[in-house]
Amino acid sequence: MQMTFRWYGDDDPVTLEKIRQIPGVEGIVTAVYDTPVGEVWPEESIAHLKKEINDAGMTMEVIESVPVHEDIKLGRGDYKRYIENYKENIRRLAKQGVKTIVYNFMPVFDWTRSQLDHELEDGSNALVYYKEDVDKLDPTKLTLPGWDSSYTPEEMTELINAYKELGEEGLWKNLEYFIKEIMPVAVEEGVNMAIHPDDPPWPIFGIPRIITNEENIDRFLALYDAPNHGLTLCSGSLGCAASNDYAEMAKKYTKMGRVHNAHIRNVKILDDGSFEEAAHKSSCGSLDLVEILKAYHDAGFDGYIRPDHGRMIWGETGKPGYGLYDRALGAEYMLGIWETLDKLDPKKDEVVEVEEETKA
Ligand SMILES: [Mn+2]
Repeated sequence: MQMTFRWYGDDDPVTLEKIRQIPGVEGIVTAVYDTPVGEVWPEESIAHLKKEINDAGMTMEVIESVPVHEDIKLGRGDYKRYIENYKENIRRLAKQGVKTIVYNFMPVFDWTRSQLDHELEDGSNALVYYKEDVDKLDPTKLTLPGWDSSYTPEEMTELINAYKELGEEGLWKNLEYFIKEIMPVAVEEGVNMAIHPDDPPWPIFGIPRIITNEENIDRFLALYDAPNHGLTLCSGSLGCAASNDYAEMAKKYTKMGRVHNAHIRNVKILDDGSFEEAAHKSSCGSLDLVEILKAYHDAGFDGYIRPDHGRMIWGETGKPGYGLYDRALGAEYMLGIWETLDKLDPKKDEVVEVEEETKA
C-alpha cells in the first residue's frame, strides 16, 4: 500500500512542502489542469509536474484525472479524435513513469452536493448532499468546483436532453467502445486504468449514472479482460448508498487484482438517504474504517490509497473537500490502522520466522 495525497498544482494553497510533512505520505496524485478537456497534454507540462513533485521528495505515479470528453460519453461529434488524444495522453504519462490513471464516466456533472460548507456540530465545515435540496436545484444554472463551468444554460439543457435520450444502455455502449479502444494502449504501456465510481452512486437530474454498485462494477470489469482494466474504489462515493457493502467490494475486487487505487473517507448516511461527509474516524460516520482497511489488508492490497475529501477545520479556507488538516488527519488515522493490522497479522510472523530460519 502506498499512501498518497491529492494536489491541485502550483495554485493549490496546500503546497508540496506542507504535504511532505505528513508522515507516511509518499506519493502525489495530480493532473495537468490548464489543457482543455479532450486535448493532448503538453509533454513539458507533465515533465514539469513530475520534477516539482520529485524535487519535493515524493512520487508522481497516479494521475487524477484524465477527463473524458462529453463527446466520447455521448458517442457523437469529435469522439474519435478525442479518443485518439486520450490514447496519446496515456502514452505520454507512461513515459513519465505514471502507473495509474484515474477517470470517470459521469455525464456532465462530476461529484454533486447541495452545500459545500455545511457547519457540523463541532463547528467544522463539510460537504453535504440533502436530497430535498438537490431536487429543487436547476441543473442548467448550477456550478460546483471541478465542474466545467463553460456551458451556457442553453448548452447545458441540450447536453442534459442528449443524455436523457441516450439512456443507461446507450451510455454503457459508449463506455464499452471507449474501453475497447484505450485498453490495448494502456496494456502496451503498462498503465493501470482506474475508473472512479459515480458520486453519488445514483442518477441525478434524470441523467443516467452507471458505475454505482457491485452488479454494475462486475459488468464494467467484464468489458475487457486484462488486469490493467480496473478501479478506483472510492468509499466516499459508493459508501453513500447504504445498499453498497464497501468492505465486501474492497475484498472481492482486491482479490481479483482490479483495485489499483483506493479513495477512503467516511460518510454519514441520513434516514432519507441524504448524506454528510464526515471525518475519517469510524465513529463519525456510517462506515467502519477498520473493517474496510482490514478487508484491503487481508486481501493483500498493494495499490495506492489516499484520504478522499476532508472537512474544513481549524479555520482553514480553500478548495472545498481539499484542505490540508482534515485530510492529513485522515491519512494518519488510516496509516495507524494499517500499521496495527501489519503488526497483528499472524501471517507476517510466519514470514519473519521462515526468513530467520533460512538465515540460521
Ligand atoms: Mn473519490
